[in-house]
Amino acid sequence: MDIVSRNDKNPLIRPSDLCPGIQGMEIACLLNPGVFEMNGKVWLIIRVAERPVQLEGKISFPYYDEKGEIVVKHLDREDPLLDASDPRVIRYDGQDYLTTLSYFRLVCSDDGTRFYEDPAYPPIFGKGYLQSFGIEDCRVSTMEDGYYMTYTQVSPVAVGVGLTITKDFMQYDHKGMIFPPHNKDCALFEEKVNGRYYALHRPSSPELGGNYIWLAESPDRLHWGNHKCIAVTREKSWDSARVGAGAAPIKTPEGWLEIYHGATAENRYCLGVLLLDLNDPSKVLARSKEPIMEPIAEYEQTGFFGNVVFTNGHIVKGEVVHLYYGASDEVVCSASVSLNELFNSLK
Ligand code: MAN
Repeated sequence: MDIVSRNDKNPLIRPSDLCPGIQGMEIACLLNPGVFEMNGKVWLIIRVAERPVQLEGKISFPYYDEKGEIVVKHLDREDPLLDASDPRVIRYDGQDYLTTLSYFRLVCSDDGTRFYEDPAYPPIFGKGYLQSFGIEDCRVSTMEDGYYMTYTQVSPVAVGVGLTITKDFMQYDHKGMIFPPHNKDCALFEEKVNGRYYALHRPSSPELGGNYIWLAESPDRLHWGNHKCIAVTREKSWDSARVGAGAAPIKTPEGWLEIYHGATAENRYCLGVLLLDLNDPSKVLARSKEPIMEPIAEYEQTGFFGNVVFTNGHIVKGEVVHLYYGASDEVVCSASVSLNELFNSLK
C-alpha cells in the first residue's frame, strides 16, 4: 500500500544540482535530509556523499586521516581481498570502509519545493576520529532553546549518534557522541513528557535481539537512560530486517505519531507509522500493518542504491505532513500525507 502524494516536481534535488564541496571529488549521492523552519523558510540539511571520479578497474574512496586531512585510498577492483558487492560499503582485508564521505549542506526554500543554497550558511564537515568516515542522516528537533541535531557519526571503530546544538546554523555547539555504537536513527522529542526528555534510537544487537527501535529518557539531552525496546522487526513483513525512527514524533491529541522506516533482508526500504502514548511514549498504541509508502516511483527504484524511500524530516502544516525523503540513496524528494490518512493506516 502507498497512501502518500508525491510532489510532481520530484526529484527536487539531484547530485548535479550542487557543486562538490570537497576539492577533487564529485557528488555521488544526496540523501535523507533533516528538515526545519527558520526565518520564514523551509530548510533541508542534506547528507551529501562525495568520492573521487572512479577510474576503470579501480575503486577509490576518501576519509579523514589522524590530522583531519582527506586522504584517498585506491584499490584494484580485482584484488582478492576486496569485497565491493555493496555500493555503500567496502570490505578490504578485514577492515570496513565507506565508498563515499558524507557531510551536511543546507538549502532553503520559500515554497517547500524549489530549494537553493545561501552562501551565508557553510557546509558542516565531520571532525575528529569518530567522524573520520563522515556524518549522516541528520534529524533536527526544533526545541524551545534551539535546534538539536542528531546524526550518525561513522569511523573505523563505530557507528554512533552525535549531538550538535545550534540557534542559527552558523555557530554550532558540538556535544560529542550521545549514543555509543552500534547506534543510529536517533530522533529527539521536541518537548518534555512528564518533566523528562525522550529520544528514539536504534541500537543493533548482533546476537540476541536485532535492529529495533528503542526509547530513552534524559534530564538534559546529554545523558540517556531507562532504555526500552518499543518496536521490533516483523517476520515475513516489509519491516522484517531493520526498523528505525524517522524525524521527531508528531504530537497529536491521540498520541505521538512516528513515521519510521523498515527494511527487508534484501534492503527494500519502506515507511510505516507508530502511535505512542502521549503520557508514556514507551507504550505503543498502534502500528501500521502495511507500509504507508513504498519505493514505487522510477527514481525510488533505481539509483545509487535502489528500492529505498527513507525519511528523517518533515514539516507539519495544519492537518498535512510534508515529508522530505531520500530516494534510492541518490536524490531528495517530497511527498505529503494528511494526519487523518496516517491514523486510518493504523486501523
Ligand atoms: C549502512 C548504510 C550507509 C551508511 C553506513 C554507515 O551501510 O546506511 O548509507 O553509510 O551504514 O552508517
